[in-house]
Amino acid sequence: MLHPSPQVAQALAQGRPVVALESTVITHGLPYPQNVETALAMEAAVREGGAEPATVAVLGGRLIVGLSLDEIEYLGQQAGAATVRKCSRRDLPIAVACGEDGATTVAGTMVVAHLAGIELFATGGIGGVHRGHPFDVSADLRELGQTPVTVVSSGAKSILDLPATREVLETEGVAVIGYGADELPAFFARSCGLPVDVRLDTPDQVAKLIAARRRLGLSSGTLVTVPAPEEACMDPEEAEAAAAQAAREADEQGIHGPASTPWLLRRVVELTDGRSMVANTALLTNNGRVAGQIAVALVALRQDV
Ligand code: PSU
Ligand code: MN
Repeated sequence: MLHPSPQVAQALAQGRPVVALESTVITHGLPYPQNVETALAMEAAVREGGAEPATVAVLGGRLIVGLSLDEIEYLGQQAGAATVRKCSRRDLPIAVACGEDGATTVAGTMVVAHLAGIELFATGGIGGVHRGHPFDVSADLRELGQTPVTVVSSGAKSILDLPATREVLETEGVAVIGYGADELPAFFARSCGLPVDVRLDTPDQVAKLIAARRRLGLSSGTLVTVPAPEEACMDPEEAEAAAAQAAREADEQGIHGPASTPWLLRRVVELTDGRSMVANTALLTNNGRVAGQIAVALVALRQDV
């Protein structure tokens, strides 16, 4: 069922650092061809950080861990076509049993990464609690509470209810790290005014926290939040205005459930004339690099003990 690419299989067998990457951002998060360019830039950034990238997806019912260039191009071309199932935890057995193509969300990628023995995962933003819909809580949050994978992201987009998202992460027992930051980043904006649980400034410090979680026998994951690079950030007020308008319009049009996040992401790109996409691309590659560096530090730590 699990199909690691030869490069990923070899890296794992040799105990080298590997970083998982998601594919919903390719099919449901960004338009073609920017989605393919960004996915490849992210893989390059992980390599720059010193680790092997493993982009995860379901192709014809097979769980692929480490997509090839052709496979990334294929998925990229399906953006917006509704031919690829958005696969959270719930959807994985459906896509596998029915031989479908599926793009993995943060939750779906965590499940597959853990199965494959990969501890680090880089993405842009995690799902959360939807504004005005306190029962639409992304399965990403519960996955972080139950699967021991470290997710490196720039927090959650302000299309979500960030204080509620923060509360659910606490309930789920997820340590939220600010990487070089005291406050939770809000994706395009470098902060949203909410505190993180701990600020850590180096890959080695993060690796030590992951190791401590492991020694405690906790099955939860860890969330490392990295502010977007300063030069790529959006004006926080513009980002907030676009998020608020998109959330309002989604309600008016009755968009809900799994369709909600992809719809909101697309609408925010339109409302900001593509400026949100520039920020998105920059933070995705930056997070790939940081995750690669943490994966390297984690391997080094294991060799020390
Ligand atoms: N946030 C983003 N970009 C994304 C997503 C979230 O800024 O592409 C995607 C991720 O794959 C995430 C998913 O796991 O949306 C969350 O969807 P939902 O809210 O339906 O759980
Ligand atoms: Mn949802």
